[in-house]
Amino acid sequence: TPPHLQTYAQRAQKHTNPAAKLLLETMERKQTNLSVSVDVTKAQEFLAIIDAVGPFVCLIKTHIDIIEDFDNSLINRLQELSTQHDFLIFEDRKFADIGNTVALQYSSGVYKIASWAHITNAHAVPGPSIVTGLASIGVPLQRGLILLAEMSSKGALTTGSYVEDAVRMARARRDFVVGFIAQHRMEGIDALERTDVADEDFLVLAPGVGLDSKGDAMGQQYRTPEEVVLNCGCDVIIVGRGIFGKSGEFNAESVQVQAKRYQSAGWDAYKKRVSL
Ligand code: S5P
Repeated sequence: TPPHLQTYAQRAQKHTNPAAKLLLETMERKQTNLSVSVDVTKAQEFLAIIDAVGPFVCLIKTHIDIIEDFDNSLINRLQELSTQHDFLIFEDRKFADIGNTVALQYSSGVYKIASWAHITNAHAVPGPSIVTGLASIGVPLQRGLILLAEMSSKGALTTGSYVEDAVRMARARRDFVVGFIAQHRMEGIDALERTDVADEDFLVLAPGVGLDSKGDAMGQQYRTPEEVVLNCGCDVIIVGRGIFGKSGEFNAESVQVQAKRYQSAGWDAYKKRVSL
């Protein structure tokens, strides 16, 4: 049975990467495949949104470098919320440099991402050396890496052989690469006829998810949770503005209503997919 037709619980049992295992267990325990992308610029609003959506998500996605009033106490608070509400943290850093540079960017600087983010992501464009560099920091800390195989924006260059090569790069480092940012489960991820990949299980995380809008004015494109999870075989839906609205306009009640709405849409689509 290919991974997307198995339950998250079945997949959690077999997964060998600690971060992916924890994520799949969390999804099953909380019955949610929702990740909220908290793209706001003030620490207080950032934490308020996370506190509000915490009960409904498996994963909080951050862009830590857009926070204007960042300091280390923010990371402590984020980690407390992660424990309190039982979710993992995904820093959407989109690394894209040579191995040596990304190892420094991942471990050091102001943010020290590797010390708090269970999962981060990278573009495949530099080739396998980017994975080698990030793995030198992330593997000892039991982290997981997501490769950007396909982007959601209009006119993205992530097509054809680029996508296939991203899958090859992931296969070469299955101890660390746990999945893809993509728009669908790609042909060949589940190539079960090949015995060397029969036990592989890549998670597909899909951004560009919205129930009320088809896109924004800057090329973002949205599909519904049902299209993404049921029709396209993705495992986690990533939702930003569909849940929190506009940066600077936090309203706890409406954020929770939307989070619950996306949680049930995502979970219903998953149940249909695995015939539960
Ligand atoms: O292809 C992509 C990859 C990512 S990680 N398209 C995306 O939109 N993202 C991120 O997902 C993007 O950086 C943003 O943080 C989030 C989508 O936000 P929304 O408000 O459009 O739902």
